[in-house]
Amino acid sequence: MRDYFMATGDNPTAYRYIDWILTVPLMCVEFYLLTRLAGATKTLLWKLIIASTWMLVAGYIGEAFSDGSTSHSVTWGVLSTVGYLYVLYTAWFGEVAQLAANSKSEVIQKGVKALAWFVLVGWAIYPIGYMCMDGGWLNNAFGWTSQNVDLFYNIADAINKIGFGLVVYNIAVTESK
Ligand SMILES: *C/C=C(C)/C=C/C=C(C)/C=C/C1=C(C)CCCC1(C)C
Repeated sequence: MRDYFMATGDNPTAYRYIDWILTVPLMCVEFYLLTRLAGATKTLLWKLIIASTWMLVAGYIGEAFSDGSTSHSVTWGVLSTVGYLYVLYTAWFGEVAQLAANSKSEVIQKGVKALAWFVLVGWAIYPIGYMCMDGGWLNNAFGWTSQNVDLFYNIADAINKIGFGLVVYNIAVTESK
């Protein structure tokens, strides 16, 4: 992504989404694995994977095929947000939250709650970046140019990937003891 940006000056949108299409479903796998002992099903796993993939495919269409219009940006941004809200709901109130609450392990309960916070706060940084593209709301309202798209995405990736990893690592170490 860095080399692409250095060579072209453009946002490395395709590489960004190739990264996400691998790593975001893997984060959904974490939710499944952590709640599996408490009874999580493969159906739950697939619902999370499909919702997050939907979120990313819609976001990619919004960015890669943008004509610079606000209507294109908003339409695909809203469609993407539907997938995001599904994952968010599942982590906070839906199956994942319920299974974690029923888990006998306090570490799992706290850990899944911490991951749910990442989905609520950390993941919400991405739409801010998205809205900086040409035609996006923040671009229109505050003149935040499309250069800021990658600024927000990079900050969000650092927070979410490192944060998620540390929470899961901590759960694994504590449970092993
Ligand atoms: C490691 C990468 C992660 C956790 C990426 C997460 C990406 C999102 C939560 C993206 C969400 C978007 C919306 C909710 C609407 C606008 C389009 C997206 C794809 C930026």
